[in-house]
Amino acid sequence: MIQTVETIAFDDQKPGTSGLRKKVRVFAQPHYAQNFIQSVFDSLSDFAGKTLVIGGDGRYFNRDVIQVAIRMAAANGFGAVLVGRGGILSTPAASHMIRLHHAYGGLILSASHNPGGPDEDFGIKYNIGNGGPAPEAITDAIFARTKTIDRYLTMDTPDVDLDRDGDTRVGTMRVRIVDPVTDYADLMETLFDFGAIRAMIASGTRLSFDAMHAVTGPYATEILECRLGAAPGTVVNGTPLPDFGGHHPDPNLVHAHELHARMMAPDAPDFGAASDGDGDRNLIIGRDIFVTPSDSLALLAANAHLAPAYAKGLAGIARSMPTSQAADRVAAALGIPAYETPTGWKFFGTLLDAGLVTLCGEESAGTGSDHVREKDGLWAVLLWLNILAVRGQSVADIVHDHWARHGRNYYARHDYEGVPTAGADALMAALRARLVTLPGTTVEGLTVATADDFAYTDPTDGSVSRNQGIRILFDGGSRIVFRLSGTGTEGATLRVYLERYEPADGTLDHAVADALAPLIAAAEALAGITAHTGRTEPDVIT
Ligand code: VG1
Ligand code: CO
Repeated sequence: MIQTVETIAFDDQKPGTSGLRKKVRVFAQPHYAQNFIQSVFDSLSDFAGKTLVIGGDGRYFNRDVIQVAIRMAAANGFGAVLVGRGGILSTPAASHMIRLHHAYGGLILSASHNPGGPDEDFGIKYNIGNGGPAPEAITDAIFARTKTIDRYLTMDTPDVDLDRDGDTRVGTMRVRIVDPVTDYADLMETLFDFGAIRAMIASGTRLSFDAMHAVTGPYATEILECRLGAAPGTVVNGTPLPDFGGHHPDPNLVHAHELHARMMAPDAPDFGAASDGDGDRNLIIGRDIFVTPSDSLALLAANAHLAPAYAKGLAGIARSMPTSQAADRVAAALGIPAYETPTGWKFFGTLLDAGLVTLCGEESAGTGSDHVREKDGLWAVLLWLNILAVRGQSVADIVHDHWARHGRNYYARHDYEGVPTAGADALMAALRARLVTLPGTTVEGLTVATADDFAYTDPTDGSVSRNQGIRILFDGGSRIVFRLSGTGTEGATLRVYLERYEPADGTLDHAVADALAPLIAAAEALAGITAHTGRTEPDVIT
């Protein structure tokens, strides 16, 4: 029954920030997905007879690759697979399922915030037994294997019915189709005071959650509408669609503009949120106030003790390097350690496993805790709701209180998407070449204090990750970070992260664009963005 299929290696299967992401037409080439999955299995050991979790965000091609993965798992000797019904598992739910069932690992089929459909993106990510993304040592091994692979193992078996709960077999391997939502929703009930949130909603607090036709629809409907009693219709765009309704399932002010408009309207709900393709991101908007993800991390850290799961306090806080330093100020105020990691959730796993940190976050709308090993969109929404229920204040009041206490880190990210790779590489190389001479120089009235290419040494295992983004720090605490995205599928995406700190007794109500204007000018002067990319404006500002 087991078939050994000869194949030829592809040279472009290097996992990026979060798994391998390519256009569907690339993934649909004969043997392409198979090569990658076999390379994953070939990079692992001792999984015979063990359990693998498989699920995805429901995008186009999801079901096809799930069938491929099930057959290959059977042929490679896994003892069982757990598959979300309909091939659906949000990224945080998959992380929880791996942990709950002590699975060996999991395959998550998603390109997250990237658009879906026959002409759009697909992705595959491998998560290890702690429920988190494979660390670099494993993704490097997978990439090395993709370059030499010459065969993969599969079986000649019919498709599994993904829509019917229960057990079947493929060869000797058990295939269990499970409800994708229940275990995850149950976990959320153990972390938060659902009674308090339910009472707040019953007394008139109105919510709006935009699932962006992506994976969180069924999760949000179950948790917000069924378990917490929010009005029907609280969840909008709640049906997962293979093409996400033609939109980017990226919860930012550009792609979630309908939610933003609703939250800025005179009759706005009290609390608005959105999540991304695979359910690990969160966008938070209060009535009349957008909360930047960096501020949201800081606010959640400062208030987490109000939720049952975090009542005993936090061990520490970790943020990715480009994320604003607002969370560091909270850590200092709480007297707990703050960690700065490279971009991507895979760098938080060891810190969480070691109990060094409880909360982690990224400026890209990702926040999470030690309850799983992925960022978690609905978790962040529920922690916010729990805080609102206890404090009895509006989102705006809570944000303004925070700034009045800790000061405000004005922050924005400018993305230049799909620029020619050569230009983007040249921009980064030119900056890198100037790093040693920049300190002490003045740009647009700002004096450079230090400049470096961020390198990270994991405090738990000593592993080193270099070239994680160029940071230019100015006197007074302002920063500009330049890095190239590792999740795009066309050309290069340049991300420019801008941050300026305003102390609590300074001006806390500037428009962000005004507050950052000198930094925006300095970024252009330092990097020659227009000269290298041909762009005069970013495509997306978040
Ligand atoms: C982006 C974000 C990063 C995030 C990653 C995966 O990576 O910047 O913070 O961890 O996406 O998120 P990059 O390399 O494009 O900047 V998800 O929700 O797309 O899996
Ligand atoms: Co995501």
